[in-house]
Amino acid sequence: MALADDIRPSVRGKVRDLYDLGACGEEHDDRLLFVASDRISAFDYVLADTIPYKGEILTRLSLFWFELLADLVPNHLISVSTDDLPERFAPYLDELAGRFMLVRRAQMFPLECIVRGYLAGGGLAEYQRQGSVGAIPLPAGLAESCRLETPLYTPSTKAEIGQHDENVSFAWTVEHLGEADASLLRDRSLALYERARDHAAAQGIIIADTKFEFGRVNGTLVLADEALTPDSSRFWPAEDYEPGRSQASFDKQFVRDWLKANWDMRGTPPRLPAALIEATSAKYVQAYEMLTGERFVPIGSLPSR
Ligand code: PZK
Repeated sequence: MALADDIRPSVRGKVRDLYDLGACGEEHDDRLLFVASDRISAFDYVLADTIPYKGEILTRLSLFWFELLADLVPNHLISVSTDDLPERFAPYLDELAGRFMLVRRAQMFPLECIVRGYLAGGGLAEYQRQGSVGAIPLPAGLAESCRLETPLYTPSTKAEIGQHDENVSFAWTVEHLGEADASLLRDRSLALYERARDHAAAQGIIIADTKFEFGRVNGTLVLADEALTPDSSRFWPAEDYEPGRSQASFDKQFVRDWLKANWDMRGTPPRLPAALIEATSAKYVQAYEMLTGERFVPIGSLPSR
């Protein structure tokens, strides 16, 4: 989302943007404005179409998890109240409402803390190549998508723009962060995943894997970024789960299937049919409602705000 030419994000991700409130502000401001757009990516492309409510759903899912997990790791959230936004955002409250978080600026660890509870994605690829996941050897003959006996911590480092992230060993993280921080990130990541996995399982969703990002605020470890959203995790409907084959992605399966059937994967992705956009939006709403146990009522539709 581009607010305006005079308010530029300091980091523009594929689907979310980060504004440094101190960089341009009136006075010293140590907060960041984290904004989740309705943009969607598939096969590493950001599509031209947006998915209604996606940004708001991902934001509210992160809030849900932050609360559920706060006793394990505090997080960077300060506020989601428009009252707390700096004055210069006043013209943009309608486009921001429901999809932003004011967060504490953290000193980020240069690590994607990935936890895998099931054999899929990059973990499956490594297993098929060399029988290991994150360089941890696994028994032979494991089925695709099978539940792993113990969840595995498989960190990676953020690559240069346009490149894929690079897997690193736990030993590498010890070299670069020191034993204490490396172990802390691993242990907290596993604890967060296990709590979230158990909650989701009771609600009918399998969290196959997920990625956490951590930082420090005044010396304290905080969970940053978004957490346990469909964009940072692999969600599967438990109902359809069957090891031995790939699983349909909860949110993007319609989009991926349609693109595969209607595009040669070269050049610019085609525009999506309206019915596909609606069906995909409904999947995000369904994931939100299943995970939180709450009906999704968009902020934008509330009578007074
Ligand atoms: C931070 N990112 C990734 C997120 C993007 C890119 N609390 C924080 N303090 C300092 N830095 C970050 C955070 C957070 N979260 C996160 N990059 C820096 C990112 C959102 C949009 F474009």
